[in-house]
Amino acid sequence: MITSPAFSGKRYAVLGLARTGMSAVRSLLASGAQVMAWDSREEPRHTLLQMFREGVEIADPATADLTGTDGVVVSPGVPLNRHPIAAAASAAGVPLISDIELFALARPSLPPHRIVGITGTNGKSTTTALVHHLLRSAAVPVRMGGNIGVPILSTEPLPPGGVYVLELSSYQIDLTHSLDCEVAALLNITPDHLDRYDDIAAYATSKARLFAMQGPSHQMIVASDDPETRGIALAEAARRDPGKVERADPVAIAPHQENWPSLQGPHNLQNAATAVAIVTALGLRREQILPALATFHGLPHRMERVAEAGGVLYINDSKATNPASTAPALAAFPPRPDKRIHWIVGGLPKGETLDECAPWFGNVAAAYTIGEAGPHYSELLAPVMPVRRSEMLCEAIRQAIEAARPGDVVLLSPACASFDQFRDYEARGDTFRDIVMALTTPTKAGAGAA
Ligand code: UMA
Ligand code: ADP
Repeated sequence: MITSPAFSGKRYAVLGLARTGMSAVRSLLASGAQVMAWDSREEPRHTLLQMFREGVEIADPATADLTGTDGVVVSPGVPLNRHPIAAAASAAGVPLISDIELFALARPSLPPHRIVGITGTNGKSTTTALVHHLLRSAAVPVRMGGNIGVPILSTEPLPPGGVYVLELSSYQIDLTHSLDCEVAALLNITPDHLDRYDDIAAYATSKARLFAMQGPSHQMIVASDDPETRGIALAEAARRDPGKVERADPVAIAPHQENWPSLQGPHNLQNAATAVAIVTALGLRREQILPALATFHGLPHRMERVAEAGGVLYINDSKATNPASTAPALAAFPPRPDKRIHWIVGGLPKGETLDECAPWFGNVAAAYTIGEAGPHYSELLAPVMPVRRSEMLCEAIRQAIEAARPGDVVLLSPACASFDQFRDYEARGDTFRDIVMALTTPTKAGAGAA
């Protein structure tokens, strides 16, 4: 766990007690701070009290007296645009901060280290895990954390010369004020999270803050050329030292991509080029980088092959939570008479259309719509492909198995958030994997009867 004398004798409130909040409470208490903590659910409040009998007060910072509080650590999942904490903290003159900001405040007491920050709409986790892998392969002490699922305060501090690789969502960046990354990368910006931001411009402004926090001599890596990314890169180039805004170069590494089994597809070329630029900025040499790209293992829920049964391939791409991230999944299986995609799509929609996916509709044999977006997506897709209104994931898988022929692919790539039917994208992907395994693995009784 990362602790710091910077928190000693201070007073913090922590709102949200899942991964982020629990790690913040632990670190703050171990550092000698006083903590007020709250979650709208009773269970985590109860767990917290059982874990720490002393030093924690259970109270809701949105209604409690915040006088003398040094900061409210808000979990990224708390919707700041709707939650009363924003007004309450502002009235009391108390800053809203993230666990990442606590980490930034703890930096002076950590052994000398560097930080890599990675953001963008899609590809963050893959790029973060890849940078971690490349640095580890070169024997650099490294930790990864942040939106990838590991709160950075829960990791052990690195020895001198280490690198912390942080995946940062816009929610985390919104609550971070003093993180000066030695290297920070922007992958791409496409519409997402528009329930939390007024429009794509506001979402892009949130991402831009990660780069605005960097000093002028620190490095920014830019991976794509969408209008929002381009605008941020131009503004940053204008205030930085020469050469400190650099474009990732996919062309230079593309001839080697066939050797990287877990980094196939144009989107992964973008992720790989970004990771290569990041570790090059940190001092790795080409001969350290290229062999390690080949030994990278992909992450679960991202184009994950969960089974092959009866000649049909089952792919879990549950992490594709917006249309721009589903597009490369549909593109990954070009149309051939012997290979067709049975596409399970839907959930909590991020917008009205599936426009980003449209160029690859021809690769789809049939769509199986699920969740809240199901009825609308069914109408949208019916003119261009056969559609089943499956509603539930289980039913979609059953229907897809029934229809699939040898050589086909059953693909869960929902283009939507999961929260209408699942706890999160991981629970959705795990459910897909479990159901596929149950329906495609012959039982002993079944095998005997056959
Ligand atoms: N809560 C309240 N009041 C509210 C809302 C929520 O008390 O009004 C409580 C909930 O009851 C719950 C807690 O707050 O106990 C939830 O907090 P959280 O959703 O932030 O959960 P964490 O486990 O801390 O996960 C967060 C990130 N979650 C979100 O951004 C939604 C995780 O990213 C991240 O991995 C983790 O911190 C560690 O940094 C997940 C995610 O979906 C993977 N991220 C989005 C994405 O990738 O698209 C941004
Ligand atoms: P994030 O952490 O930003 O959500 P992931 O690396 O977890 O990104 O990938 C999420 C989904 O987005 C995957 O389903 C993958 O197919 C798709 N994806 C990955 N990298 C990119 C990229 N650079 N551009 C567009 N889509 C991508």
